[in-house]
Amino acid sequence: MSNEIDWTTLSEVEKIKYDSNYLRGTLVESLADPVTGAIADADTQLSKFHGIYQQHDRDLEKERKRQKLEPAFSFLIRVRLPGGIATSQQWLQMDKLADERANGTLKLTTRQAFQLHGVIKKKLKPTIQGINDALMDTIAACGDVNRNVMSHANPAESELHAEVYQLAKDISAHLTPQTSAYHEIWLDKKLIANSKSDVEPIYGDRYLPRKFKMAVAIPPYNDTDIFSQDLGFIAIEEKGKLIGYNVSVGGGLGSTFGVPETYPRLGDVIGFCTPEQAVDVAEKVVLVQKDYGDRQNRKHARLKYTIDDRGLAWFKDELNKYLGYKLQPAKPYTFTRNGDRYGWKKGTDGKWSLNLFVEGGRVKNTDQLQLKTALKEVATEVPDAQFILTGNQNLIIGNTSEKAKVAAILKKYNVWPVGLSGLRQNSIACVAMNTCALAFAEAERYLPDLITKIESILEEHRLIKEEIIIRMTGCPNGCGRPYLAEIAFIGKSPGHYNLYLGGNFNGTRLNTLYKETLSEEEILNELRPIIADFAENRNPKERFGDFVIRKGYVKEIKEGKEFKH
Ligand code: SRM
Ligand code: SF4
Repeated sequence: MSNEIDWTTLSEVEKIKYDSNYLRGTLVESLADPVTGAIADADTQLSKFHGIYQQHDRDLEKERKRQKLEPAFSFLIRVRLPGGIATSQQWLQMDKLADERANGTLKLTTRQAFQLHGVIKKKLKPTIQGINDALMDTIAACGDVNRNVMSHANPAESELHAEVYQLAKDISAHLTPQTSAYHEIWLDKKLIANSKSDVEPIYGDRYLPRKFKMAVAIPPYNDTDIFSQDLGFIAIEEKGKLIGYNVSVGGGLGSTFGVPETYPRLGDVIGFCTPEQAVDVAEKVVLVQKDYGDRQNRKHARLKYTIDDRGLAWFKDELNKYLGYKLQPAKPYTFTRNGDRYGWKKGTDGKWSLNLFVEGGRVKNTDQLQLKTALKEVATEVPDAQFILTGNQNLIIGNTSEKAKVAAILKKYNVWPVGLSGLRQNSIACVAMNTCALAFAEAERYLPDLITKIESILEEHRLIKEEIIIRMTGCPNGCGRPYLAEIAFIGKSPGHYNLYLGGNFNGTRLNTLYKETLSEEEILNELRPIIADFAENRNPKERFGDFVIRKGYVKEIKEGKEFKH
C-alpha cells in the first residue's frame, strides 16, 4: 500500500481497486464460500471488471425478508462483443448457457452486448468458461475501464463499414485490461502474479475514475447514439472512401434525482483525426480522463464533468499535449436518424442481412412468440449467418447467402414479417425489475403494454406508422438512453414516471421534463391532446420531438447543465 495517497479524500472504490492486486481481491475465496449466495462487499466492485454484477431477485425481496432469509442472490454476466458481432456457433452457445446456467433468456443490451441473468454463484465459473470456450469473453464488459466499443451495426454494408468495425475492434483490443487475474480466476490459468507484478500500461493500478464508453458511427445514421458516449468517432467519407473521423467528447447520460450537479450531457465535436491516428486518440482521451477525472465523488467522475469543470478549451489543449500533435478542424457531416433500419438489405458482397425488432432486447419464448426457438433454429440451420446485436437492443441476422431459408424459419414462428407501429419499432426499455438493484419502477416488463395503449391514441389520429422515438428506464441512470428520446419515461416510484418530451429523431438534442410522477392514466391523459394537436397542426414531415418544441410544450435544452428532473 502506498503512503503517498491520502485515501481519506478518495472514494471507497479507489482503495478497493488499488488493494485488489490488479482485480483479484478475494474473489477466489468469495466464490468458494458455501455459507452465502453472495460474494464479499469489496469483491462486488471488482467482479464488475470481470463482467459480473451481483444482484438479487427483487420480486422475492419482501417474502425472503419475512422468512428471515438472505436475498435470493444471483449474478448478471455481460459478454463483451465489440461492434456486437457473434457467429451462429456463438449464438448457439449463448442460447445453451441461458438455458443451462441462467434464467432461460438472453438479453441484448443497448451497447451491443449479451447479458445472462440469474446465474447463481456456483454456476459463475462454468458459465464464464462456456463463454470463453466459444471465443468470447466478459472482461471489461463493466467496471472503471473502457467498455464494449459500439459500432455501426453491419460491416458488410460497404467497405467503409468494414473499416469502421475494424476500428471498434482495434480500440477494444488496445484498451482491454492486461491483468492476468481474469484468466487465473475464471479459466484456471496458472497464477502469474501474487504481488503487484502485473502491469496495466494504460490504466495503472487504480484504473479509471469511472466507466468509460466509446462508439463509432457512420453518418447519416446515428445508430450508436454517438453524442451519449464519453468518446465518439464519426466516420467521414469522401467518394465512398474513409478519410478519417470527427472526434466527439464528453457525452454521458447518468444522473440522480435530487442531485442537480448530475445531469445528462451530449458530446462536443472537437476536431478530426485520420484513420491511423484514431486508436492513439482513444488512448490519449482515456489518459487525460485517468489523470484529471474526479476520484473523490463517483457521481461526478465521468469525463463530461471533467470537461464542464475545466472547460472544453482546456480539454482540447491537454489532449493535444498528450497526443503531441493537434487534431485537425472537424469536417462537415449530417445525421438524419438514429435507431435501426428494419428489413432485408443486400451487402456489397451480395449476401443478405435482416434487421429484426427484439422487444426490450429480450430473447425468450412466450405463449405468444417463440423467438428464442426461432433464432436457435436459424443458427442451427444457417451456420453461415452472423448474429449482429444492434445498439438499440435489436438483432441483425447478417450476411447469409441463405435468405430464403432464414425467411422461411422466421415466418414459421411469426417472427418476421410483422406489422409494427412506428412507435414500437423505435422503442427501448432498460432491464429495471426484477434484476436491477437501482430500479424505482418497471421498464422492460411494462413499456410494451403502455405502448399498446398509446398506439390506440395514434390509431385514432392515423399516426400508427409515424416513427417516434420512445424510451423508458426504471431510474435516471439512463441505460436505455431516454434523454435522447422524443417521448421518454423515467421511473420515479412503482407505477409512476416522469415524462420528458422533445428529443429529436437523429439523437442530437436532449429532451426536457414535461410532467412529474405520473400514473399510467395520467400519462395517457397528458399524451392524448398533444398527439391530437400533432396530427392536426404539424408542419409537413415535422417530427414529433420538433413539434412539441415549436408548439411550446417544452423548451429546448441547449446544454446538459440546463437539464432538470
Ligand atoms: Fe447501465 C448501471 C443495465 C447501458 C448508465 N446498468 C447499470 C446496472 C449494472 C445496475 C447496477 O449498477 O447495479 C444495470 C443492470 C441491470 C440488469 O439487471 O441488467 C444496467 N445498462 C444496463 C443495460 C443492460 C440496459 C439495457 O437494458 O440494455 C445496458 C448494458 C450496456 C452494455 O452492454 O454495456 C446499459 N447504462 C447503459 C447506458 C447506455 C449506453 O451506454 O449506451 C447508460 C447511459 C450512458 C452513460 O453511461 O452515461 C448507462 N448504468 C448507467 C449508470 C449511470 C452512470 C453514470 O454516469 O451515472 C449506472 C449506475 C452507475 O454506474 O452507478 C448503470
Ligand atoms: Fe437499472 Fe436504472 Fe439502468 Fe434501468 S436505467 S437498468 S433501472 S440502473
